[in-house]
Amino acid sequence: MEMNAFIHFSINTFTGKEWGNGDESPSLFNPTHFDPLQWTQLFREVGFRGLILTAKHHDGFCLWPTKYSTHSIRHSLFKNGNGDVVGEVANACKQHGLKFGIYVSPWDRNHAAYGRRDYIHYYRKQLKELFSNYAPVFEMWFDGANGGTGYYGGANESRKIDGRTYYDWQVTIDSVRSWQKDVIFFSDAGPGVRWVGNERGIAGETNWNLIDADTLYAGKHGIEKILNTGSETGKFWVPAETDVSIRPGWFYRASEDDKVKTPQQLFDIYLTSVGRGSTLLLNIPPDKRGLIHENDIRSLLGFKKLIDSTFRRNLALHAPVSTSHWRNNSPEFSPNNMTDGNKSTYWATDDDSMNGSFTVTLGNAKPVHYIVLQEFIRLGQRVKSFSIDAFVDGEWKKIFEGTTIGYKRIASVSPIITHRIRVNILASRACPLISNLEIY
Ligand code: FUL
Repeated sequence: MEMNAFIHFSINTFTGKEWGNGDESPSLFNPTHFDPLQWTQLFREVGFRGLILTAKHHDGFCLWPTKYSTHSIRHSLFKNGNGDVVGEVANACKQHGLKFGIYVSPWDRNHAAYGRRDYIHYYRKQLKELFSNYAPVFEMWFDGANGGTGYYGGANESRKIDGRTYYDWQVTIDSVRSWQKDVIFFSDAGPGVRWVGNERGIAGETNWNLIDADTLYAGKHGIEKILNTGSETGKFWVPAETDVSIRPGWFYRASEDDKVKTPQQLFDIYLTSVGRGSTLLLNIPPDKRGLIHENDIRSLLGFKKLIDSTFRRNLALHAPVSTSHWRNNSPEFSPNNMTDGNKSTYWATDDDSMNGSFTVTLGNAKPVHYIVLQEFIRLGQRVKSFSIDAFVDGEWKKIFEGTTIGYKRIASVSPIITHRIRVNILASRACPLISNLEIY
């Protein structure tokens, strides 16, 4: 999906806090011009494929009229208590062809039973409600944060839980899967997608989709590093998702209106997330009106313009490719499959060749700035290291060195004028399969 939009919108939008305590009055939630179609139309235009909404953040306020709590939109002034933000956003997504996902915080600073067994039942009933009323849900976001203190039904105390055992995740995940079998679970530890280990928009330069469960649960120390890179020999397929906010905070705050990331900053994040084989989950928090703020719109449209102008003309499209290794010399595995504009065809070497290089010849010498490579990911992630050379002044000059490729790798090189580019696959876990090569 490459790019999804993240929406942090809740009671915090109206209090200016990042983490509500759980004792906020529901009456605070009252957007004056709530229009999720404004969001989804914009997201569609910018190129996002899905949207994930904070149906419930840590403060416990529910953006849908849940049967199981009074701490919800039903008790707000918004539409006299008859509103349903989750429902309206799910519909807006349908209307603009975006997939819809939900964030439902396990940590709940409002609920009296948080920390006890009863709360887990409450949490599961909420999930059932959400999955019954707003399906299909493509992704489910389990946030790992648990700061301890909270309102907790008036107790106002600190409650510690053991994150590994308290939530009894396997049971929850199994029931969610029984309602919707293809839902993707996000958490620090997967099992669907994993946290990338930072909130700055930077996936590892080495980024394996693979990881081991025991390294995922290794404990806090050092976990960010392994989440960031994955592991070459991991046994589970848990790709990294790169979540980052367009503003310093996750929730809207007028004081950050002048701190919205610029188009260039967003483009750099695109290169370090999508360009490193990860999915970008970009947070764009609606304001108190319930609209995406003008400054965010401007940045997003600028970002889209940068993507379009950078990747407008693929110099390698239909260009001939020669190679050192070609499986059976069969057209099915031809090097030209990499430049045919079709991601489902690919170049392959023989089973016992873990390396090989290929050279693309452009019509005439042109300035080259970006080289895009994609593995035929359905058959796994294979490439461990590669380099790129350009032919200049009668000789080959190395212009890039990289490790993993994965679903997509965008190599940004200092612009160079050349008519031939050579990619050397130096090491691979199995014979390399490359489905796409683009040059800009
Ligand atoms: C964190 C949360 O504590 C933040 O409030 C935010 O929701 C972010 C995406 O995840 O763990």
